[in-house]
Amino acid sequence: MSNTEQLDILYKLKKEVEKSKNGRLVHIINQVIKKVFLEQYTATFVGHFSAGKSTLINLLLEESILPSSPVPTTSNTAIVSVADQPGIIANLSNQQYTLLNNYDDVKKMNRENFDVESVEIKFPSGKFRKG
Ligand SMILES: Nc1nc2c(ncn2[C@@H]2O[C@H](COP(=O)(O)OP(=O)(O)OP(=O)(O)O)[C@@H](O)[C@H]2O)c(=O)[nH]1
Ligand SMILES: [Mg+2]
Repeated sequence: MSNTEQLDILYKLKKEVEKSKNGRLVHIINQVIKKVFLEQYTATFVGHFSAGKSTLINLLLEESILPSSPVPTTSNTAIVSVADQPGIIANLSNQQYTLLNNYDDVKKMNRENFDVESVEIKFPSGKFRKG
């Protein structure tokens, strides 16, 4: 099935689900639409704090992108994706996002009690394809 066909089905599904006022399901469908649109392949790492997720991801990417430490470190969902240009984006709860310069800004944002839904880290790679 082509991307356009998949998107067509997803938009129809979203339209139907919107009638039920199931906001959470609409949100999930929006995330899938984004993934299909951007042609992203996603691998998810979930585990207890300090289990070694960030360490493992850094090893797989052969780059030290995620901070890893014996104290709980990654407090929000971290999305690491291969892109042309490097950058850090904080996605806030109300569909807003903001560009950040470095990890200190990420930490500052967490301290200041912003409702950060996820942090997206984009990095160029010679090893992985974009997305
Ligand atoms: N001995 C040992 N230590 C490990 C291993 N993997 C990770 N660590 C250490 O465990 C600590 C926590 O690792 P992280 O990669 O930060 O763990 P995490 O799952 O990302 O933790 P959170 O972001 O807090 O959820 C770090 O000090 C790592 O160096 C491992 O295979 N063996
Ligand atoms: Mg981590």
